[in-house]
Amino acid sequence: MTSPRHVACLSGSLARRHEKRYGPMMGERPEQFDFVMIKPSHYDDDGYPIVWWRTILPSNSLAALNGLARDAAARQVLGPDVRFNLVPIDECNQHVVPARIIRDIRRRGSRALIGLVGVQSNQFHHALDLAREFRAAGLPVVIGGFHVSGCLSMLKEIPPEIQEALDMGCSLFAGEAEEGRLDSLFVDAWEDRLQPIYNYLKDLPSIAGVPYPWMPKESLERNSGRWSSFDLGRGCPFQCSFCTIINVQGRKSRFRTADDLEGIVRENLAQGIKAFFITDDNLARNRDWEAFFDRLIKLSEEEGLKANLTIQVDTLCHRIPNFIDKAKRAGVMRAFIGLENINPDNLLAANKRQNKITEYRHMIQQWHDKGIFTLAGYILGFPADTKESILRDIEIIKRELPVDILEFFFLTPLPGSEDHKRMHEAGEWMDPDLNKYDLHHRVSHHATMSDAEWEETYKAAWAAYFTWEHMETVTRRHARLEGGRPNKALQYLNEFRMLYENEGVHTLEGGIIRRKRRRSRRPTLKREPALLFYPKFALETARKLFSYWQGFRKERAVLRRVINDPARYDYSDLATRPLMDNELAALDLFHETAGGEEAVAKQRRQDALLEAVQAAHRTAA
Ligand code: B12
Ligand code: SF4
Repeated sequence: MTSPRHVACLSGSLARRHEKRYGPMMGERPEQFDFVMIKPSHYDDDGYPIVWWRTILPSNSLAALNGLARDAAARQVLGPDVRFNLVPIDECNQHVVPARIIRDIRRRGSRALIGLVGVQSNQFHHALDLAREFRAAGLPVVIGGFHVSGCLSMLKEIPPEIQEALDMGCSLFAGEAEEGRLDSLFVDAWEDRLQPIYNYLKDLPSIAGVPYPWMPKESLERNSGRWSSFDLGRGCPFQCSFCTIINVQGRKSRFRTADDLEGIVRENLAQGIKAFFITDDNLARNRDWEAFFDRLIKLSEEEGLKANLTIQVDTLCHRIPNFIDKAKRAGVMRAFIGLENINPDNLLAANKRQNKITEYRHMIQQWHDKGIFTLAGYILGFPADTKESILRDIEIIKRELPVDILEFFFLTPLPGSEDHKRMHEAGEWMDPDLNKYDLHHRVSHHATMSDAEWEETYKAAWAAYFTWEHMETVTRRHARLEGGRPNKALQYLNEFRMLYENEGVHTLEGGIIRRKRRRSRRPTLKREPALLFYPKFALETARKLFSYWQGFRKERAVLRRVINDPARYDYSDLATRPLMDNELAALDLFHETAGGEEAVAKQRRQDALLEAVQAAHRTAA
């Protein structure tokens, strides 16, 4: 697909250490087009962009755009004499200093396009701050991603921050860039006739057989697990009211093909990358999941090409015959599950009708018994929630569900969601600082909890789940399994705990060793004097390192205790015990939760109906 003669994909910034690679190209061809793709981070509470020495997960939005740009470059969409330089930068693992990028572009004499990629609502203000500097230097800037797409899809008028981008002379890209749309954008940029808005929201492209997400190894090495990522499908048939995805990527699902998947895996394995995050919001609703798993099984069993996969699924995935079995054989090691809540009344309020709490236990036990780690998202702040009910529910989950990690989120009216649209139209208060829309900050009021109480509850939830006692229990649940990986279970739990406690950011935004640049502070805050900033930062880093050291020591001690326990394989508890006939009657999950009794009654009615139909069939036969 890629012709190395016409495309150079430079991971990393245009900073000094890349100059060597840039230099010779200048001499070769006078016509150069730099496409600098920046996936921006956002500001922490102190006003510094969240940047790490190593991230934990890669950015798939960046990989998706880079894959498309690589293909456009190989097809020479700007003519045979134009050489492309592709520069994908994930700000989460690299400082972005516009002045340096501008200087490099000028020195090289290239024509350039700055793409701000996959910009989420929480990243929009920071993206504007970056764009301002590029625009002041006269460089064209295009902003794409969920904030632009979500707002243009759901709101009747252009919100002020998006208007600000337009006023600054930035172009906006709403919708997806496949099917030649990026080519057209390149041509417009090259010919200096960029439009203010490119809106493809009503025309969702097919993604079968199109260029797939791809990142060079040097970029992937900046995330700690050297993971790569890709999506196999877009769109979701469900209608959760807090979701933005259905309003941007649509409710009709679109899929890549098994051949695409094989291409992605082979190309990455060839560059030594074996771990993949499949970013589909719900792989279980991907019509072709079986063809994908079969292809991966074939590659693994016939050619020894083994992939290590992380996927996202819904709570009914175990109902699909063979789904979990084949997931295991295909190489799935971790599954993110959209559990969201264990109170049926809350799920109903969010229109999450597909989540049945009567299925949760059965589903998680099946993943667990295969040794696959489960990470479940749990949303705090539904209308029926109180501090007491949330803390009670967390204890029920700890006792009755063998889930490994619970990740907590504030219920957030994300721009692009039905919730946001409704609140916006009703004039309800939502925090005007988009930087906080990271699900780790409260940005609206709760129906019954005060602001302070809701915030306290969020902190208390993390503390209640990630106790050493519970982390040891989860580790024991894995240690009892033949071939179980208790070390990994404890490592993941402890990492989540330590990131939450030390870094002040959501764990999904976490990384290894925080970096800060004094001059990159949010322009609305005063720049700190060097004499204050550096000692403070050094002290903060030392404090964190000490806390990590303590955490790792404790982790080793707990692991040793669990592994050396002579009764290791006899361990059992309520969460891991096989399903029993009296389960619906016995568990607090069904009786203490809001709406739980009704869910059980409904399940019983359905079981009775099924039994009656089966009995009738038997009699007729
Ligand atoms: C994978 C993923 C992650 C991964 C990786 C990040 C990433 N963006 O790749 C991780 C786990 C790290 C993550 C974390 C978070 N995420 Co996230 N994530 C996703 C997910 C599931 C897939 C992203 C993806 O790859 N999509 C597929 C690509 C192809 O689509 P795309 O990004 O829209 O890009 C296309 C177009 O938009 C366009 N485009 C985009 N940018 C540009 C730029 C230019 C110049 C052009 C021409 C075109 C263009 O072209 C692309 C190709 O067609 C999305 C949901 C979704 N279905 O997209 C949520 C989503 C993007 N995440 C979201 C959120 C809120 C977060 C977190 C804040 C949550 C949290 N507290 O952890 C953090 C923030 C961390 C961070 N630094 O980004 C929200 C954003 C909503 C919003 N209004 O802002 C989403 C939409 C999910 C949701 N809950 O609604 N996330
Ligand atoms: S299941 Fe997930 S992707 Fe689908 S509508 Fe609900 S939140 Fe959105």
